[in-house]
This record gives sequence, structure tokens and C-alpha cells, in this order.
Amino acid sequence: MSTLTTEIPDRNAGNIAVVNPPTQSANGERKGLTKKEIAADHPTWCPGCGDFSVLALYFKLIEKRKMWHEKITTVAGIGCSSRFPYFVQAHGAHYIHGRALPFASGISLSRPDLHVFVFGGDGDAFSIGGNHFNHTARKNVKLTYCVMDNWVYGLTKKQTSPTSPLGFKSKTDQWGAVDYPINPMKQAISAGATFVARTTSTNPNHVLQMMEAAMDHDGFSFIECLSECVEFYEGAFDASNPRKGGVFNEVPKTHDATDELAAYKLAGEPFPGSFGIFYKVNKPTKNAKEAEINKSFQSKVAGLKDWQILQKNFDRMK
Ligand SMILES: Cc1ncc(C[n+]2csc(CCOP(=O)(O)OP(=O)(O)O)c2C)c(N)n1
Ligand code: SF4
Ligand SMILES: [Mg+2]
Repeated sequence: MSTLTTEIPDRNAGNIAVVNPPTQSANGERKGLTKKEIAADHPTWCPGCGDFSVLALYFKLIEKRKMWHEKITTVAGIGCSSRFPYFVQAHGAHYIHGRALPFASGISLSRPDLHVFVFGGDGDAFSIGGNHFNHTARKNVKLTYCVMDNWVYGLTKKQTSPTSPLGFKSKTDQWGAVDYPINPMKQAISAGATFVARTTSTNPNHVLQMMEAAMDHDGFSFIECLSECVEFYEGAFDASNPRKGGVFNEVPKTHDATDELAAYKLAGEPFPGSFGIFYKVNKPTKNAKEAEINKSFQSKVAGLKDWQILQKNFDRMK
């Protein structure tokens, strides 16, 4: 049996790139996980739900990047899509509705050796979790947020979501939705996300490509992944699926992903729009900035016992 050495690194070390462990440890025993090893329970989604594809590609990513259980963290809120962590045989959490991002931020800030993935739905991300989305983006916390957008509340059986188009008939809008939908890509760019991409569960290679690029980004990476709810919004994304007579257009090769206005313009295209990386810039992360503050504070209290540091703080407050 191989020995698991889970070193918890110093969180003050700042941004530590996720190091892909070799397929074998020094003693030649430990191998990267296979898709089979990382798959947990049988997913309880409806047959044909787009979420299956996203999960399969996450497994593929883990296998491809040879990650070990203790280096994988999968967090979600509440919703059909947010059941995601249940189906991954690794560390993770199915957290409060809309609150996955603050929880995941805590993990990211304290464990720079991990890459935290957060999965969730359009309701979780943009209704109840709307504020957390904006603030996590502007803080540029290093993590990947993949929103499986089905334009509806699936788990609670067909209510209008913030991404439902005008006229969509649901249990909360029986005569058709009257509220203007939000545009997740515009929202992410304007909130300050430093990586903003769009994909669709019906194009597996593209989903994997976007997940890998997001994981390698040093900052808050956001992916909008169209994922059809076959139960409550069948055919919503047919226009983006060539197998259903639609078109899948990649972001033009001439697009400058560092140009915020150009990204915003792409985000404004009518459906089905473009797929790929709309926006990507490098900016210091919250992780790096906090690590810097911690380091400088610790140098000031070097050699002192915990109670002496506490005493100093109380003395200063007098
Ligand atoms: C505080 C709170 N409010 C409301 C709910 C009920 N609720 C559960 S999931 C959900 C919306 C799910 O929609 P979405 O995030 O789009 O996920 P999907 O099921 O479509 O994947 C709601 C309103 C809840 N669980 N907790
Ligand atoms: S209700 Fe919709 S989103 Fe939920 S599992 Fe079924 S098809 Fe998927
Ligand atoms: Mg939804």
C-alpha cells in the first residue's frame, strides 16, 4: 500500500501553482486517479440531463491532469447541478443555496496547493448567490466557477430563473416571463472576473478545453456552460447544437481576450453567440495580496508567543 503524504503548505506562501503529481511516487507506487476511481455514487439526474456531460468531463480533467484525491476540492450550492460534489469521490461540499463561493473562497485562501472547483446552477449563481458572485469576482479569488446554465430552476421543478428568456412559461410566470434576463458573460466581465469563458455541454472537447484553461488561470475563472434541462426546458439550446440543426461558433481567432470592450461586445451577441474565452487578464489575486500582508505581519511578531501577540494587540487598543 502506498503512503499518502498530504502536506499542508504555508498559506502565506501566496499563489502556488497546482503541481501535477507524477503518475508514480518516488517509491514507484502511487498513480494518478482513473475516471473510475474518482466516480462516486450513480448520479441521480434525469436521463439526458446536460449535467452528466459536465461531470464526465470533470472526471476526464482529473484523470488527464493526474490529480490525487486530496488535491481535488469540489464545492457547490443547492440545485440539480449543485448535486455535483456528491458524485465525485474526493473532498468537497454541498453547501448552502447561493453560498458556495464564500465557502470555496475560504478553502482557496487557506490552501494554496489546491485548485478549488465550484459548480452550480443559474439560480444558485445569479439569484440567491448574485451578490457573492459579484464580490468573489471583484476580489479575484483563485478558483474556478462553472455555472451549468439551463435557464430554469430544475430542482424545484420549473420556476423562472434570472437567465430564463422573456416569454418563458414557468410555474412562476404562467403567462410568460416578463423580467429581462441577465447576461452571465456581461455580468462576469463587469464584476471583475479575470477569466470569462462560455461553452456548452453538447461539445465535450470544448468543455474540457475551457475547464483546463480555467484551472490554469491564476485568479477567478468563470465558465458559463449551457446544460440542458430535458425535463423542464427541453430544446432550450438547440440553436447552439449542430446535431439539432444549430450552429456552434467559436470565438473568432482575431479576438483579443485582454480587450474588455471587445469581450463585452461578444457577450452581447444574440443567441447562440460565440463559445470560447471571451476575456482573460492577469491581475494580482486576493490570495497573493493576503499572503503578502500575513508575511509582513509575521515578520513583526517573529519570536513572540501567541499570548504575547494577543497582549500586544490589547495594549495597542488602549
Ligand atoms: C435558502 C433557500 N431558498 C430556496 C431554496 C429552494 N431552491 C433549491 S434549488 C433552487 C434553485 C435551483 O436552480 P438552479 O440554481 O438554476 O439549479 P438547477 O436545479 O437548475 O440545476 C431553489 C430556489 C433553498 N434550497 N434554499
Ligand atoms: S430536472 Fe432538469 S436539471 Fe434537474 S436533473 Fe432533471 S433534467 Fe437535469
Ligand atoms: Mg438552473
